Amino acid sequence: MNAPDNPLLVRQQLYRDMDPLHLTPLWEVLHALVPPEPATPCVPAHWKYDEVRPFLMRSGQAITAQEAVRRVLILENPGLRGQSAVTRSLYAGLQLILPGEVAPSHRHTQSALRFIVEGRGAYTAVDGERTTMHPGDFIITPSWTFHDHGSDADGPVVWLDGLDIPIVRFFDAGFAENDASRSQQVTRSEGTSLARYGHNMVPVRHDAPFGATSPIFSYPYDRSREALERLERDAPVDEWDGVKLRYVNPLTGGYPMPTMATFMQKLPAGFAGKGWRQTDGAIYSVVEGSGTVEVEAGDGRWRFDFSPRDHFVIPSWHTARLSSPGGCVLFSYSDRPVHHALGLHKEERLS
Ligand code: 1HN
Repeated sequence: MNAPDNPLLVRQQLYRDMDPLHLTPLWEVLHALVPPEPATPCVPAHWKYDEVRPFLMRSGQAITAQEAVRRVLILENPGLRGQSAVTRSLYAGLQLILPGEVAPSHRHTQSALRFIVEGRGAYTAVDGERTTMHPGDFIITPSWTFHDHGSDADGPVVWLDGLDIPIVRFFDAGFAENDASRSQQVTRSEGTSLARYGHNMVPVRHDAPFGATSPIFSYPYDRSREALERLERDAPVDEWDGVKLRYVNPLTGGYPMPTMATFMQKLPAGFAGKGWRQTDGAIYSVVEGSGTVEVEAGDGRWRFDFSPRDHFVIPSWHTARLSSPGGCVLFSYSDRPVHHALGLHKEERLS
């Protein structure tokens, strides 16, 4: 067969000749573009706090919060190195602030959540209101609101940052700006937002001060914990999730942020959960207690034994199973609001 008759050679010649025009054949990539089920480069991963903490503390000696702007160690997915991403759509990092430090005020279109991991007494200021951090508090920085962090604590304070950076990057829609002052002027006393919006009541002529984002920017742990404890005693425990609650925007009943869903769950002592998988990959922060998460997908099997302040990620469409001999409390976040907005969310629960 000479070259023009050999289909493989004909094709290769076609690809070479049209390449300068930036043309490429769909049929070579079609199956990868529309896989039969989600195929992610993101892999299950576990960061033990005992192993991470020494590096956080060393970063505290290597650079000030002021100089770093934000002193954060990124939790980078092993399958996504170099991309500053924990899943393909979300970012996670652990931020350290030391006594007396200030992380200067700025704003950006990326939304952020903070989940307090260690220490108390640091604060974050959002739109002129400060909130003091305690372990287990879930705090929101809405898109395009000025925010600065500071610490009057007597020891290090560490929190998990969850941002929608890869989503905003995907849409090439990111803007950022530094504030004129290092720390924001305080214009409302601490707790005003929670009093206005956080007691199953809202101001009669309320607006939505942060658009699609919740007007509550701090959801204190003691209230979440109390609800979970009460439900563990008095309500049926879900065989997959234990007792799991979703944080809400009180003005809509929907997710607290347009791009991120947040959850807190309690696994009762002796819990041995059933497996599930969902299209939204999720990042977990262990609040109290210990347990095990087993993950599987294709030929891959992972088992992580977790302790307080550990973090782990369950990627999209990986089957996961939670268990906890002594009981535990877990915080988690994912990009589920986007899956719902696009009509893509899918969940399977194994019996
Ligand atoms: C940011 O502004 C914070 O405000 C944390 O604490 C992490 C990661 C990338 C871009 C901006 C913060 C960030 C960030």
